[in-house]
Amino acid sequence: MKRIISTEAVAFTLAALFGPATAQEKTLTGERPLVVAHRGASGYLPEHTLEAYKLAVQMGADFIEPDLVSTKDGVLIARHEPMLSGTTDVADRPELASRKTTRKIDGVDTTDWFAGDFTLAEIKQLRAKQAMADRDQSKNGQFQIPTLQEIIDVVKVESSTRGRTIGVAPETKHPTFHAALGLPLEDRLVDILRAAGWTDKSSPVVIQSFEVANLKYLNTRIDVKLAQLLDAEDVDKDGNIVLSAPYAQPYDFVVVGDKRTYKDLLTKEGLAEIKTYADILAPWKPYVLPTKQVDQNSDGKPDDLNGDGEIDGQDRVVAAPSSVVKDAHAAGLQVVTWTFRSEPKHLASTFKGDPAAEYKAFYALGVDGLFSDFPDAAVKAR
Ligand SMILES: [Ca+2]
Ligand SMILES: [Ca+2]
Ligand SMILES: [Ca+2]
Repeated sequence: MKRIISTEAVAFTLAALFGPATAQEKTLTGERPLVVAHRGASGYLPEHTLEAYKLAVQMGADFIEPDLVSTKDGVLIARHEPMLSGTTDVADRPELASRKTTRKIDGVDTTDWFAGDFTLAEIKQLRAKQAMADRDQSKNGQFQIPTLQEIIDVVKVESSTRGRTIGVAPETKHPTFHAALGLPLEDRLVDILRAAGWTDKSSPVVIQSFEVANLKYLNTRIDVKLAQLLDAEDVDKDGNIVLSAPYAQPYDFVVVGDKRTYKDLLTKEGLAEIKTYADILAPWKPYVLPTKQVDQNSDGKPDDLNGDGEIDGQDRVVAAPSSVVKDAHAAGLQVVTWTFRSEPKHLASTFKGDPAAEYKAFYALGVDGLFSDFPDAAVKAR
């Protein structure tokens, strides 16, 4: 009984989303949307390794994404966080046990090994590991942590070998944290990009940040494209964005007492301000196309759409698209959204376990690009 009703609900939503009334919206430039390989082809290989970036390029990604943190000696390396234990074997090395420490990162006490406490030579002794427990662990311990320079060198070789331009989308991670450590990321990044000859809007570069002040500063230092990331804590049962610290505001806003949240940046005034320093709006994907729970059997509880006895993201259906893409385009901003993952547990019920259906839903809304852990799937669905 439950299942029959649920299936109808899904069919109804699919019709609403993909029916003839739903037009294919255009990207801002009218060109096809870009596929950014999130942390490399991180669905397949340990993230932020040259091997994962190369695989992404081989899979047809337009851009690869290195997240940037600094070493103690000021070298920009690719890690999703300054904390090293989640993606390297640092915790397995007894000689480094004493280097574990507690630091405050964006207001949150965090105990780990921090990249800023290690020289590049020390970082190079570490080996990468798969960050997610349910992904292939067989390549753990094999690959090094790359520097931004090494990544750019690989991208240039790949671009020339393949006869197509591959872009790099570096993200400045926790800019306020790095500045407080005396290891600010921005000028180092600008110097490396200048040396690469990448200095203007036509360069195959997009710099991203969850903070605002450092993007405004970068805008005065270099003319490459900039992307304002927008975060949130969660989505509620009805598909509304939930904001709470440390995901509610850019951390530089917190520091200076600016009360605006990420949601406030989506107002007409907020978007107009972003347009003064950035080219791209990069919201978490529920800002663009939210999902919600359903209660078709009216028992006051969310329906277990896949009947597995648990209520999670797989029991949600897509809700009405927001006006974010339209609003951003009206403000002259491109929209690049994140993160797309192929595993069934990451897919709303509406998509019936098919990642292509999710990509198509977002492409239909006119997004200018998206970040995927599985760039091959994103390219194929385009
Ligand atoms: Ca990132
Ligand atoms: Ca119910
Ligand atoms: Ca379920």
